[in-house]
Amino acid sequence: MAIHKAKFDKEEFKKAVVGNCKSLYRKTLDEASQQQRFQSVAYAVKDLIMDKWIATHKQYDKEDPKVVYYMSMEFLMGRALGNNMINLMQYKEIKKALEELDLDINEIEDQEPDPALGNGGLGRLAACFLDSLATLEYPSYGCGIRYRYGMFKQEIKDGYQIETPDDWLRDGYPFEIKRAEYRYEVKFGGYVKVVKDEKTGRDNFVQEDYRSVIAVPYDLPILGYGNNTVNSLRIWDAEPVVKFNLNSFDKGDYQKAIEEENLAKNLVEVLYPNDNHYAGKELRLKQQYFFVSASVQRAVDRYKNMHNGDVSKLYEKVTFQLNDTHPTVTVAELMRILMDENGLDWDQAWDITSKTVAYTNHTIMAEALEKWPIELFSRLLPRIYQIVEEINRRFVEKIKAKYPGDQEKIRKMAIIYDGQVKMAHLAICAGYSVNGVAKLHTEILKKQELKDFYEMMPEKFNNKTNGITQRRFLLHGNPLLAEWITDKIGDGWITDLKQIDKLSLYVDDKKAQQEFMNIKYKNKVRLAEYIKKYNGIDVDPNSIFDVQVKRLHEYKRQLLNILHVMYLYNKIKTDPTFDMEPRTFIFGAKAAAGYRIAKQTIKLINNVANVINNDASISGKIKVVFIENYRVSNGEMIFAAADVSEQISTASKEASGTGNMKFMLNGAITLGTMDGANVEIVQEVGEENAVIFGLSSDEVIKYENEGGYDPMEIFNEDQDVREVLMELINGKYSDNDPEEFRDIYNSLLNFQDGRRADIYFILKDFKSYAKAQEEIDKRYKDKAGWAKSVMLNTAKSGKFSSDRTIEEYVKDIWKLEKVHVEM
Ligand code: 26W
Repeated sequence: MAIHKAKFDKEEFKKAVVGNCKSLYRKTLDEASQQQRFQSVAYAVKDLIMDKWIATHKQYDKEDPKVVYYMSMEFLMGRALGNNMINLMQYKEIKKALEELDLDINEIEDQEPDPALGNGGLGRLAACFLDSLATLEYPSYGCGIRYRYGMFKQEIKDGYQIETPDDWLRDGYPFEIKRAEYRYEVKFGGYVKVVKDEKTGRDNFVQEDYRSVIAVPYDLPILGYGNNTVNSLRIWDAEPVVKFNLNSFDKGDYQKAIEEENLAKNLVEVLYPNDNHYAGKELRLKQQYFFVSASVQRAVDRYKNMHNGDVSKLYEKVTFQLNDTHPTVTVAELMRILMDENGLDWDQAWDITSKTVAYTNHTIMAEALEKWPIELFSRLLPRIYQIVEEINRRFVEKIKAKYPGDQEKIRKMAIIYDGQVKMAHLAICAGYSVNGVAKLHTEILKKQELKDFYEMMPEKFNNKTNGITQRRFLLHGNPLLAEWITDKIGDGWITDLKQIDKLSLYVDDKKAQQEFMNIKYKNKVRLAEYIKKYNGIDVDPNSIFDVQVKRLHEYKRQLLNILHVMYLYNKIKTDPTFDMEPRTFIFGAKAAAGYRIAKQTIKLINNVANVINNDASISGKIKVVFIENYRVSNGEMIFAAADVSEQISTASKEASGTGNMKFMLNGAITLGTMDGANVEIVQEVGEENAVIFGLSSDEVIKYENEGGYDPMEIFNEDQDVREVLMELINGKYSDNDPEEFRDIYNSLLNFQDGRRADIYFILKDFKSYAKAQEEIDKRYKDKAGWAKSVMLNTAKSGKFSSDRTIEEYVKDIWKLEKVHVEM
């Protein structure tokens, strides 16, 4: 790839910063607050972007390439300022300019709120994909929602998680631009009237008596690295109709106007903080239809403008990728627009739609499946429901034709069944591609979860193993290592991560090992300072940094980790001569606000931390830290500082994982189960450079099919496990309320709420996990062996760039061509 580096005029840039401060705040830089300085700098950086952004879209209009619309309820972007400076290839130049203005670049970057419009893996993947698409020069739009409040801010008070609103727009977000000219009306409720067209005899479907909102897009620039491509993330805000159209008042329909005002206000108010858990809230379906309808209307309009109003070949230039089932109403909305607004008949519309929509599955967790009650769905989206019914009717006919007399198939595959609309079934039936996000995950989809669909339409199924962007998670997040790598092998890895394999040449080189470990040490010092500042805990950068950061969920098994810490602590206490490398166990995780066991687990981790960190008798052999408010920005620092990457989900449950890749890239050893992309990580780096434990996914699935296993056997036989479990309910870690962790205890041992005990096989895997932890200790003692191993992790991470993932999507699913932007 030809890397393009624009000229940078330092004096001009400095002038812009000073000028921005003046015009935005009527202040000189020295009078301005840190936030105001950040804004002044951000606007100056935005200026450097604008010409490229304009040029990119001019080029797209001229070449009329095929475009992918990445439809996602979530985009977990993380901070933009640093990333934009990096992708402009002007980080160092800007840093210098700021120094001359007496500004510290780190402090300035630290002022930016993380745009946290996502929960976890699925949202962050979307953000990595946008970065790769722009860097690889593929025309694309991210389409999503401009939530007024993103993922909540987590505070830990007295060991408990407290959620506070994430007011990311409070000071204004400098990188967004409002595109008021692209507003669209989105209609909810009412009923559908059939009107016969006198001339054609055709039935026209008209929605009557509806409420509506106006969708107004805001665009965020997505910069390619080292090129002139600037794509857009388009997020939609909702405004009431009355603001620009007083019709309702004219008719005296005051009530309707107020309702629309409220609808608009509530619609985009907040991101649902549930990860992998479907709650069936009406407002969520409204959010889904809202951003989907606006995005599809815009995409079709844009296409029509470029093709003389003829929509018949839409699929040649447009593809919608559905990021899980959340945007699946895209299918029916596109059908509606093609039929009701463009006069196509069903078959024409279906032919286009089924060549235009593709679906990615991100989880097999049953509780994540979106199933909307018919009553709700049809009341909120009457016309859309009619269309889904007709899709279902035709699909059921097909099933009947293929499997005559087989009621079971219909029960399992119908889109509408049992009073519910099943969004995954709709996405699979209508989409031309269905993909999983790691090899193992796709195999499980084909053999288990979506078996019937796979048998009926095997050609749709394919795998796209996830990836991450090395620009954010190495170049920006770990500047010391990035520079060292570039020194050794050149900077080709930045846009071609496969090249990082050239580091393999250095893994036995003593000097290189020392340099690598020295960088790791410095990154650990950086994290230790952060922990001291925000947690008040002293941690030793010479200890092993053993890290588990991800959403809190039972299947991810943070509980297994902390139970093992409790077990280790007992071991040290009973045998003070017990020899182990000092270890710092670091956790970071948000729990969905209503997820009781998850919140209890956070409290448990904090209470265990409190007891252990204050026990002088173990002379600092173990420390436990819970990092508050884990998010993209502190994540970058955490990955850089980790020695051990905890990827310990119950096998078969983690579709892929992407944190695992970020740790690997930054030189950490995976301690994990054979789940998700861990399997492929081990394949790349070699078994001897990872530590694997626990049941395999086949074993887990086998137990599940047999109705589970009996944890009481382990409880009765294993004294160490029993001791740790008793400590959950004897007040050792909760002296003012011994019952505090009763639910956790019960979840492991007792059948309750119709749920078997220990469905995530924590006790079953415990011994194997403890042994794996001993293995980590043993390997760390061999300094050279460890250094070699972590270097190999970095060297073998080439496969896990999202650039590779995107190239696969492009080749197998999207069929895009690159558009090169000259300037
Ligand atoms: C309806 C509620 C809900 C919300 C979010 C259901 C499901 C989700 C997401 C699909 C959960 C999620 O983020 N899944 C994660 O996706 C990542 C990207 O593919 C994977 O790496 C993770 O393994 C998977 O858990």
